[in-house]
Amino acid sequence: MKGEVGVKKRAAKTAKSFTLFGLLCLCLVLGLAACDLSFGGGGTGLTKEVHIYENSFSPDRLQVKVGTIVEWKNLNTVAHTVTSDIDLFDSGPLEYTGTYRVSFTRTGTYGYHCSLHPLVHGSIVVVP
Ligand SMILES: [Cu+2]
Repeated sequence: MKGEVGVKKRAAKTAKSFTLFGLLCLCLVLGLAACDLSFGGGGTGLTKEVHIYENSFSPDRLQVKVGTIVEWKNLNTVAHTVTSDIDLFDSGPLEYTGTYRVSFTRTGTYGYHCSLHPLVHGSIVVVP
């Protein structure tokens, strides 16, 4: 009897772990969802990071080559968004350590801001 109780306990623990694992996967999938400004053409496979820190994007102006994936990471405990000035992409609220990616496959200057703090803005300059 004692043994049976032990087995049941273990089974319950495993089920709990699976639930946690499922939640983690869901967060990961949501967190890694990338917006693709793709209009054909291959990528460089490069990823450049922009940090959101102390109410600013750092660097606030980033030049990248066509095909680069830019990943924003919020290092503020306050939520921020990465929102295109002309509605090309929008991360929605990013919590602390939340990330958002956009693949830039077309040259141009892409201005963006935080929709929660409109004074916080930056730009990505995509060159050939
Ligand atoms: Cu903000």
